[in-house]
Amino acid sequence: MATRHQHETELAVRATQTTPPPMWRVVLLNDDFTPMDFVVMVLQTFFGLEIERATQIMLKVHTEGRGICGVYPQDVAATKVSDVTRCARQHQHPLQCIMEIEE
Ligand code: TYC
Repeated sequence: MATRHQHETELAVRATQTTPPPMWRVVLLNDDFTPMDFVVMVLQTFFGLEIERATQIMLKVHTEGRGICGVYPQDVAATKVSDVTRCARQHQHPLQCIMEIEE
C-alpha cells in the first residue's frame, strides 16, 4: 500500500518526465549609442538571421525599445547573452542583451 508521500513523489516524477523544460527568449534592448550596423551584424552572427530579418528586428528594437532575437533552451540562451555582451563590450558599445523565461 503506497503512502501519501510515495503517491505525491510519483506525481512529481511524472510531472518532471512529461513537462517540457521552459524555453527562454533572448531580447535586445535599445540604447542611443550602439550603431545600427553593429546591431544588424550581431543579429546575423549570433542568431543566424538574414540581413533583411536582422534589419527588421534592429528597427523594431530602435522604435519600440526591445525585440526578440530568438527562443532557446536555457543554456543556449545564456551562451548567446554572454557572447553578444562580450562582443559589444569588445567594440565599446553599451548594447544590452537579456534573457526571459517563456511562461
Ligand atoms: N538606437 C540605436 C541608434 O540610433 C540603434 C540600436 C538599435 C541600438 C537596437 C541598440 O538594440 C539596439 N544608433
